[in-house]
Amino acid sequence: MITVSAFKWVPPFAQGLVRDLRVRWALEEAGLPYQTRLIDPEVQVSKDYRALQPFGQVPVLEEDGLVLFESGAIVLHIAARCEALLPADAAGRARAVSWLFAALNSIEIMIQPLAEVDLFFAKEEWAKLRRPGIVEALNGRLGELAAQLGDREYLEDRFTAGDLMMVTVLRILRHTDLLDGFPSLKAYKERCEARPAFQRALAAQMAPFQQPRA
Ligand SMILES: N[C@@H](CCC(=O)N[C@@H](CS)C(=O)NCC(=O)O)C(=O)O
Repeated sequence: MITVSAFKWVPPFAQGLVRDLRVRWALEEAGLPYQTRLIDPEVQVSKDYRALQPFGQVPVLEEDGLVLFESGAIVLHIAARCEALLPADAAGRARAVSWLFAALNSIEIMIQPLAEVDLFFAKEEWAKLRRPGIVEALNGRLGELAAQLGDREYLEDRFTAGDLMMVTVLRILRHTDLLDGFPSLKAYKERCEARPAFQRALAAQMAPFQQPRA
């Protein structure tokens, strides 16, 4: 049985965004059953958990002695077993993988600083000064992504792991109205979020957060 690590609890601003969501979504699309190992800060710093995830983060995937960390690597590993996430033809696969990397290395890398400035440092003077530059650069990058998407439903001619990753990255912007400036990207994100596999993954991540805290 596949086991995925996730947090027992995170603050509301992070609920529904924790990166185990990517893995849960991929597993749901692939129809692969899994169980979760819910961890807390004490486990994060433990030697045993650091042996699985060098930085004490989630997610980790464990299956039959295989231990994987980094959500991108895990999603790719799952996608390789599932044509619903990666096309069978070599060129289609390679394009989907390119989009998965683009989501992480060309989009998330520009979104994450905005999330940090807004969610962790909003009151700091340096953050107020830095924010407009981050937003300007990000708007440029989102415009480029929207131009690539054009009027298609997905980044390629069908849903792939590249879309899965891109949408989890765009969701990090939910505390802002930046996607309102890009209606096609917003509709793309909502189209992918409407997938039953995404809805199941999101509900599964949220379930422990809705339990009373001990
Ligand atoms: N690049 C890693 C990032 C993982 C990551 O940032 N996980 C966050 C939750 S979304 C985490 O565990 N944060 C707690 C920490 O860094 O201590 C991945 O994609 O798996």
